[in-house]
Amino acid sequence: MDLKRSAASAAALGVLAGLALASHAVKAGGGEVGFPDNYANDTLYATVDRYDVKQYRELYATPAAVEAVRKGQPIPSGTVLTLVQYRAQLDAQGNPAKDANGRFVKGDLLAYTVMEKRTGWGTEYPPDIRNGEWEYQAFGPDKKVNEKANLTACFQCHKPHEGQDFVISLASLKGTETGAAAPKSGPGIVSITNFLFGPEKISAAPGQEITFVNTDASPHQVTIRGPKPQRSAVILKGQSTTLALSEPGTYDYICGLHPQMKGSIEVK
Ligand code: HEC
Ligand SMILES: [Cu+2]
Repeated sequence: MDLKRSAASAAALGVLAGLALASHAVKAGGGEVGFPDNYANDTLYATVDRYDVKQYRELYATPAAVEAVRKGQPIPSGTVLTLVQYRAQLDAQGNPAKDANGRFVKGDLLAYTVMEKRTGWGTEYPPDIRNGEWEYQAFGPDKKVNEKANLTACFQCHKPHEGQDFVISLASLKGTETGAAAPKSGPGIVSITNFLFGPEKISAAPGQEITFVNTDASPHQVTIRGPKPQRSAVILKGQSTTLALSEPGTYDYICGLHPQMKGSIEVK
């Protein structure tokens, strides 16, 4: 594989093309990340139904990464995470069809997105972009690099998850996703189901804890807008997050991953 060489010659070309580009046009480049030919032999650690884009996704990790995080160790150098995107099969109404377990049914293969971590990677990125030692790359269904992919967007969207080494699905990788036990309704509880907050409007006393429980296979998140914004962690299936608002008022919120999901909290 001569990815290294092509990256090097691309860099040389960049220099020849002139220094005009150089100073602040730091472009994210995934040239180091090759197609993970063996991904199907890695650990399938999660599947995700994405209602918003009508996709069924499979998430694979190299076994050493799974072993490390399950022991509470950091994600090791050499880790490759592969997210395979499939079109969800649709029913007659154009909605995703469901299997016996209520999960999406795999349709056509659409794309692969890959993140790879290696010691020493990432140093060329400015701090507002850098995702530790991770690099990102996108591949088409033909396993070739998708030249049109906006790799900077990968860094930007994963950046807020710095606290979990930029891996949004870390809880699934760790196997700490519970999938059960969580309360589904009651005072101060908002259930997230089928990409909806329920109840959509809730009231709470000042300082009262409000619990959001995700029952969807897709991750969600709670972002309160307005003068005092707050962002919860991303919650996966079976996980919950709590927040409390001390000042009376009406607070509108959305899901940071799916901004069409809306709800509001009245504190009185
Ligand atoms: C709009 C935000 C967003 C962008 C842009 C984005 N991702 Fe992600 N990524 C997510 C979310 C959310 C997940 C969790 C799984 C899911 O919902 O599919 C995820 C999961 C992943 C995973 C599985 C490991 C993990 O972090 O959970 C990989 C690999 C990945 N993304 C690669 C990429 C690559 C490569 C790009 C750029 C081509 C990219 N992502 C761009 C939001 C984003
Ligand atoms: Cu959401």
